[in-house]
Amino acid sequence: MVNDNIRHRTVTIIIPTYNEKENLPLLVNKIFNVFQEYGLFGEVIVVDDNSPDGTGRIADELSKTDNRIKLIHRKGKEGLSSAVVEGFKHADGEIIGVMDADLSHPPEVIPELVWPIINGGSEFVIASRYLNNNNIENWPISRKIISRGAMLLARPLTNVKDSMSGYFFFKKSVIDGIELSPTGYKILLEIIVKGKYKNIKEVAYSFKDRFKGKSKLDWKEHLNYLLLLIKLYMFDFKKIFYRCVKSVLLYVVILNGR
Ligand SMILES: Nc1nc2c(ncn2[C@@H]2O[C@H](COP(=O)(O)OP(=O)(O)OP(=O)(O)O)[C@@H](O)[C@H]2O)c(=O)[nH]1
Ligand SMILES: [Mg+2]
Repeated sequence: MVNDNIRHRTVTIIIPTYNEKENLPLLVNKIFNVFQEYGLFGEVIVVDDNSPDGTGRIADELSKTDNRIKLIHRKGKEGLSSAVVEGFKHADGEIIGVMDADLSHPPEVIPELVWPIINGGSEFVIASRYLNNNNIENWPISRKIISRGAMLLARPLTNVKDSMSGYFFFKKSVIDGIELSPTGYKILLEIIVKGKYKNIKEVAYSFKDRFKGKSKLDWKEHLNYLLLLIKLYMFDFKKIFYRCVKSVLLYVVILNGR
């Protein structure tokens, strides 16, 4: 439930774009309508990788008419996760969100994602396609299998049901001081593994197929995902290893003290 306390909070929504000229203006408009309806304050940061279809130019024009839109232009296609991390560096909001530009992520869900962070229920809220049943419209069976398989591989790292989601919000403190080394598409998984938070909440929503344009997901991104998994498994193993060494040292000190 969303109530009046949602007002006067500052939210930054990061939107990575590559060839999204038909989707971006619609999405930004819908986001600001939601902001207005729920009394949210904030900004949108578009991170464009010099899209050949001119998305960057369209974003420039949008930002001239609304100073809540910030733009980051990068020289060329450097990847979704690194675009999102670039956006984090420029975020002024106390709450940060990430959304795809293609209208697969319905902006109407934003209040439900922001509200638990505001009321202290959770510092990290993920819009989940897999919370109840399968909430994905129009995906071919092959894509569903790949998505489920990717999630299974991440299971030892997290219990989150939709750790592959591209739609999530968190308190800025979750990423304060942590080093993200983004590889590929799955920035959420890296934040889940490395971030600072007590609990994660998942909110069910219905994922829609992209509104216009083509997917940028290709075989290279699947390879990047495997590389990311290796890195994150190593990251966690290191933590476990250091924990064991600390416990052994503590034990030795206690024994010597007797
Ligand atoms: N800046 C930047 N944005 C990217 C890049 N690759 C993808 N994106 C954006 O990231 C978001 C997700 O990419 P999509 O192509 O929609 O990937 P997907 O949602 O897995 O696949 P479809 O929805 O089927 O197209 C979209 O807003 C893209 O425009 C990139 O290299 N750089
Ligand atoms: Mg998409």
